[in-house]
Amino acid sequence: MTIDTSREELDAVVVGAGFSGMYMLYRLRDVLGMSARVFEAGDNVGGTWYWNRYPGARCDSESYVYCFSFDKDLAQEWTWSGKYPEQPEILRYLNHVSERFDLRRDIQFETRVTEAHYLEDLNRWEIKTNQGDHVLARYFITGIGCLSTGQLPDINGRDSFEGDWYHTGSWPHEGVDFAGKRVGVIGTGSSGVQSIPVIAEQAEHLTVFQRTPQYSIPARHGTVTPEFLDEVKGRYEEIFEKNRWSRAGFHYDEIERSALEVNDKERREIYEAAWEQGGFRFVNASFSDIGADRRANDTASEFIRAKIRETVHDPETAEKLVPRYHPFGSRRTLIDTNYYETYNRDNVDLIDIRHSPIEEITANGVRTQDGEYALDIIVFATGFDAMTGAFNRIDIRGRGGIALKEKWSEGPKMYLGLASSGFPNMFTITGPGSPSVLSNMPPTIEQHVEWISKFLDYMRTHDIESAEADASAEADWVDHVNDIASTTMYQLADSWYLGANIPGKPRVFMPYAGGLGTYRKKCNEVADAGYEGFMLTSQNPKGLHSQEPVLKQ
Ligand code: NA7
Repeated sequence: MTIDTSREELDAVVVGAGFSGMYMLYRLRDVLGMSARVFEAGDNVGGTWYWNRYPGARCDSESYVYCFSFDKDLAQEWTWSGKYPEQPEILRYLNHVSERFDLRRDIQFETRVTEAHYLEDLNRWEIKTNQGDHVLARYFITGIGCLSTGQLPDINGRDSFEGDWYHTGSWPHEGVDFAGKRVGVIGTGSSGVQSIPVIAEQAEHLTVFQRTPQYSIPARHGTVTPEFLDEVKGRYEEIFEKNRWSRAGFHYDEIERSALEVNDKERREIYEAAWEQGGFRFVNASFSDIGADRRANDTASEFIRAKIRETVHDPETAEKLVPRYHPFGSRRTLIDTNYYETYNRDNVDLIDIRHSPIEEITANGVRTQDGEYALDIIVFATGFDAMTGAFNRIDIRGRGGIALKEKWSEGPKMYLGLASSGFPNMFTITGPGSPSVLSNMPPTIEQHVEWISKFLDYMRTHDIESAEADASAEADWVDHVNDIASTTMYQLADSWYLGANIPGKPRVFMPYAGGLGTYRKKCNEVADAGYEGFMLTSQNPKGLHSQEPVLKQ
């Protein structure tokens, strides 16, 4: 075997310097002692939190659980200021992490990976970038995020607009000055619901274009007290361990109570108290069958509808905001601060584009069936090509030159959301088929990174040169992911979980809805069984299974 020496050789190439890529680099380099480089398109670390700088951008997980747990000192020394971490604070945290572990020296910024081809004869990945890099790596690992490829709708006349326009997922670093401007926001998902109240306070006039009314729960955002943080820091071991085995990646005490076992008055009181707690606690503090039983779910949906009617003064606007096309929780639950209240402002209008669709974007603004709205700025809060979009931007080719995009033409096919058959020694962090977007990301990412690291160590100590997901294990996992999804509310709505927001995208439920704890258990069982479901090829078959892995999980 000869290797072209003009190409640099590394043990591993990682794509993306968000939570995933940063932690993967730390494990590869500082724990496994491998040579590794991260390629990152942005000019700094942060991933999602580097790009999504729109006004009001904030995480929906509470700050004390939205962080790494792998290093005790890191957890103890960092102090959050907000109940929910805001985008600038998360970015500061990730910058702190990169400095603390000296990560930047192995991250190459402003560099996009364009190609990753598996070279069968060498058993290496050949990686090329838009900066002319040409690297051979034993392992190719993606940390490219689930919501990192923005979707800009193909609306007639989009390029003719003479004002400024922005997508929430690619916001200018210098910010946008809305003062004195007529602003239009298209989209009312998480990004729209977070940015609309803030933009409304700054702009002269705001027009919101809504296609699907949504359920949104008040965050009850605020600061965190030093007492709360001290208490949490004193119990971090226990809190993190519970998070790791929880369904959602954070642990709230669950109340085992059906919405159908109480009378109307009691139910209303319980919902009111849970509404006051806000955020995802609304679900945990109310009833355990909202996500599982349609009749129970109807009571929650109806409670939120009543809240919208109560909050929004103009009855016509309130009715436009009331969700009626899908049950609560069948799409990503939205969490807001003053969202519905914003429609009581004199400078805000809501346009229902479900019944009067946008016909075109003109030089002056947006024209719907009913009329033209003059605008200086358009904000596209129109979401992402979720879960698979970021993979499709890279020309990834496996055994026999097959393109990943082609293999996934009818929907993503992965074993455990971690590997895809035909693509040896490629691993994906929060890939399709893993809990990812249905969970609090940091503990989910840590599970993936630690599992992959342990596998790489196992391969090294057992002289295994190549690990590839077995096609039948992969097919079984894809079926399992679909079976679980079919028992949930998620099937009852068009959503980006199903690819329904991208014209022509196959309708397949992509994340694993069984919960992080169950998923972790399954991944551990696979590892304990000698990486069941993977085909392991050794240069030294006699060495197989002869040594214990040196890493402990
Ligand atoms: P989402 O949740 O996908 O929301 C996108 C919004 O944009 C949603 O209201 C869409 O309406 C609307 N949209 C998308 N395309 C169009 C077109 N062509 N015309 C009009 N309106 C459109 O993205 P977000 O960025 O808000 O949130 C993504 C995730 O980031 C979020 O769930 C968190 O996990 C973080 P629709 O509802 O499809 O009718």
